[in-house]
Amino acid sequence: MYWQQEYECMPREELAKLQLARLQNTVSRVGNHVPFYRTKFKEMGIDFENLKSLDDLKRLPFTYKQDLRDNYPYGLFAVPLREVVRVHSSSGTTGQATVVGYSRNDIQMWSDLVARVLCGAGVTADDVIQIAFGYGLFTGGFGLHYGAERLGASVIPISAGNTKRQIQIMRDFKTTALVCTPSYALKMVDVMMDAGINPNGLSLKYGLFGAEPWSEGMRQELNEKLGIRASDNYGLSEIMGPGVAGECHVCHGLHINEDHFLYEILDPETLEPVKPGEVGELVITTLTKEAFPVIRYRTRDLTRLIPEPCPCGRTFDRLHRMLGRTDDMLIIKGVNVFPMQIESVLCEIKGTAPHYRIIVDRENHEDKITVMVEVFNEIFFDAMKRQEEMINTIKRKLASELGVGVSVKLVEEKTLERFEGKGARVIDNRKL
Ligand code: DLL
Repeated sequence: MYWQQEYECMPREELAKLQLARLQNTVSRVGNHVPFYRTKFKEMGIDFENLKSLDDLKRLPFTYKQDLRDNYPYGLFAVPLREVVRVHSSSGTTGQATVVGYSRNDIQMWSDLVARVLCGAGVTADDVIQIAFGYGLFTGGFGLHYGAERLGASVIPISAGNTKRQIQIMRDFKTTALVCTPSYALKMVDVMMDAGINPNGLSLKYGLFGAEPWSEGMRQELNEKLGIRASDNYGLSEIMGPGVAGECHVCHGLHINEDHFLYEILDPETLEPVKPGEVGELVITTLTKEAFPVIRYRTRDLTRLIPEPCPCGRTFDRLHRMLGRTDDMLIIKGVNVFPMQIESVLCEIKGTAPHYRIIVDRENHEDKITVMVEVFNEIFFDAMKRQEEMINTIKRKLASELGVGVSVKLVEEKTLERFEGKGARVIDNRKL
C-alpha cells in the first residue's frame, strides 16, 4: 500500500524538522552554486547560510518560468554538466523552451517518488503497465517508466500514438494499468468502440492519468467506460516531472510528496497565503534536487488544500485536483471562467459525449464564448425541437455554474479532433 511508509506516514513534527534541514541545504546549495540565486539573495539581503526556520521561506525570492528562459539552457544548474545524467525540456510552444537537468541521485529520487504514486494508486509488481505518455524531452514517458521499473511492475514502454496498436497490445499483453493523459484515454475508448472491443473484456484495472487538468465527471466517465479505477497524478518539468503529487486509492485529492517538496498556496495577486481550504496558486520549492533545485517556483496552477486527514494513513497533505491555471482563466463580461468548470457541467448532461471545444472571440470589444459539444447521433439527427431542448439545457446549466451566458453549438459525434497527449480544448481567436 505504501512505497516508503517511513516517509509517507511520517509524524508532521518530524517531517517539519526534515524539511527545515533539507531547505537549509538547498538554499545554501543554490546560494553557493547558482549565480542567479546568489545575486537575488544579495539584492534582498538574505543570509543564505543562516536560514533559521521554515517560516523564513516567505522571505525567499520567487522563481518564474521566465527565469528559466532567461538562463537557457544550463544557467540554473547547481552542478557541473559532468554530474548531469539526463536533461528534459519543455516543448517551447509558448515561447523559448526551458531545460531541466538531473543528477544520478535525482533520477533515483524521481523513480522513488513516481513509484510512490503508482503504489498509492494500487499498482504492484504484479501489474503490467502500459506507458502511453510520449517518451522524449517530455518528462511523462521516462518519468513514469523509471518509477514503474523501480516498483517492479512489467513495463510496456509503448509511448503515445498509434492507438489501434495500443489497443491490440493492451489486449494481447494483458495490460492491467494504463498510464497516459486523460484525453488520450478518452481517445482510446473511441477507438475500442469503433473496433467493437468491449473494454470490460480487457484486463485493465487501473488508469493513472495526469499531465493536464480533468474533471471529476471525466473520471466517472473513464471509470465506467474502461472498468477501471482512474486516479490523478500531478507534476511539472520545472520541479521534476510526474511524481510531485498523486492520489492514493481513496481518490480524493493528491498527496504531495512533502519530504521532497515544500508547497505554498498563495493568493496570486497579493502573494499572501490563502486560508486553509481556499483556492490559490501552488508555489513549490524543491528540497532534495541536486542538479536543478528551484526556490518558490510559481507554477500558475490553481488548487486548494483538503484540510482533513486522509483515511489511507499518509500524513502528507492532499491537494484538490488542479482547477486550472491562472493563465487559462478567461474573463467574460468581467466574470472569471475556467475551462474545467465547463467540462464539469458537460459531463453531467446525459446525451453529450465528453468532447468539447471552447471558442473565444472578441466582438465589439466584448469577449464571447461559444461551447461546441458533441452530442449522441440520435439527438443530433433527431427533430429540431429535441436539439433546441438540448441546447437550452446546456445553456441554462452553464449559465448557472459560470454566472455568465455562453453560446452553445451542437456537433455530430466524432467531429472534434481527439488528442494523444495533452488536450487543447480552448481556441482563442482574440488577437490579444
Ligand atoms: O505534464 C509532467 C507530468 C507528466 C505530470 C505525466 C503527470 C504525468 P509539463 O509538461 O511541464 O509536465 O506540464 C506541467 O501540466 O503545471 C499543470 O498545468 C499541468 N498538469 C500536470 N499534471 C496535471 C494534473 C508534466 N494532474 C503542467 N492535473 C502543470 C492538472 C496538470 N494539470
